[in-house]
Amino acid sequence: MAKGLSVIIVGVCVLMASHPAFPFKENIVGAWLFDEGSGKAAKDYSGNGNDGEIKGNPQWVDGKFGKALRFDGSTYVEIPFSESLRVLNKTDFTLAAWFYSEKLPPPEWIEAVFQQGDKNGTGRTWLFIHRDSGGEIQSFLGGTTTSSGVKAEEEGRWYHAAVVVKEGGAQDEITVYVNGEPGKPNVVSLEDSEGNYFIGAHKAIKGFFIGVIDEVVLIAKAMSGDEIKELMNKGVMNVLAVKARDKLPVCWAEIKSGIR
Ligand SMILES: [Ca+2]
Repeated sequence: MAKGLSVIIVGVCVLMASHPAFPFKENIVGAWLFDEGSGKAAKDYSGNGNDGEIKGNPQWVDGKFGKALRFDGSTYVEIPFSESLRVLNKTDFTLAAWFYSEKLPPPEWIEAVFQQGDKNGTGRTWLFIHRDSGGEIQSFLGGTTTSSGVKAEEEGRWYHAAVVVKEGGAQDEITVYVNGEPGKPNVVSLEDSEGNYFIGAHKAIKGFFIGVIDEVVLIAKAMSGDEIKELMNKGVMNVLAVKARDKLPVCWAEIKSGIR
């Protein structure tokens, strides 16, 4: 590699590492961006080390940003619960993801995008497409359905959804945004859970999502519509600069291999 090119790469790396900090950078809980492109691990790019294990036969495809995982009806990601992932009944939070469904209608009543296991009962399907209500994008937290008011009607079309919770003690406010626009807020009473997180399947290993999921991120803040739009349009990496810590070593490795 020419020396000049190395200098350019150094410049790009430093630029990425010094990206202006998003206000919520310090509040990031987990980020599963599926940019690895191979293997059985879904790396957590938040720096919290909550890597997921990919079950089944993942297909790595081009995503909304970088690579993404294609779920085929038997593939899902399981992320072991840890204290760093605890948000229910503790703090405001936002769970966001890009996804598109490839199969309408699927054989089951829901397509789960993000779910949490529960040792005690029900009510932990954080984000899903509800086929029994015509394909509406919904959340089922606190034992109650919260509607986005938007149906994922177009097969193979990307949708961005964000579940925003304002923790209020006994009564919590939850709103489901689709493509940055809010549905009707709902008041729920969230329960604690220490169950594992699932991407692409229901906790009972049913309700498989069939299609592509990308950019799953959990942030311990109730984001506004404008902030969600920035997140969906620019991508987690660019907005949160979450990889700054990891990016420099990667860049240095690239430079060193280039020089060699
Ligand atoms: Ca990605």
